[in-house]
Amino acid sequence: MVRNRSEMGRTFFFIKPGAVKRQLVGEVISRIEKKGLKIVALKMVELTQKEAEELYSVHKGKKFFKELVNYVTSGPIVAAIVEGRDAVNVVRRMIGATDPVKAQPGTIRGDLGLDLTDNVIHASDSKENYLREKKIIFPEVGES
Ligand code: 3AN
Repeated sequence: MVRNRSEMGRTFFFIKPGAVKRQLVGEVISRIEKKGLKIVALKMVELTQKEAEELYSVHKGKKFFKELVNYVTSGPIVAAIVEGRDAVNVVRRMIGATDPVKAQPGTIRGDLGLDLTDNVIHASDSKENYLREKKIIFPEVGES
């Protein structure tokens, strides 16, 4: 039961090309749905170089930036917006630490990944980044 409407929130995530190739789309989305988050928007797309650079703009200048952009444009991704109580924090906790080697078992990266670049999933880490990131893939979805 939702007691307080103001606790509701939305977040953005995408399943990375490696996980799409490994046919983990159903597994990842199933975990997020089973947690109780509702899918508001869902699409499979191939990111352009420009979109990828925009998504990861905070990492511009870092030595792994080029590899990251090349990787994330190497095949289709599956992107979604989901809604539920404290969605940003809930999904971040579900995906686990950035490096799958360090991610706790039980988390998506902890259970399904091993590589640092090919780490299964990206999810927004703040409301501000949610709004910035979702606009790149879902410009048609309103802000809420
Ligand atoms: P998260 O995806 O957990 O928010 P960020 O935002 O620090 O982590 O990193 C974005 C992406 O950049 C990661 N998902 C990972 O693929 C890649 N990345 C982060 N740190 C490194 C690193 N030291 N070497 C290579 N790739 C990295």
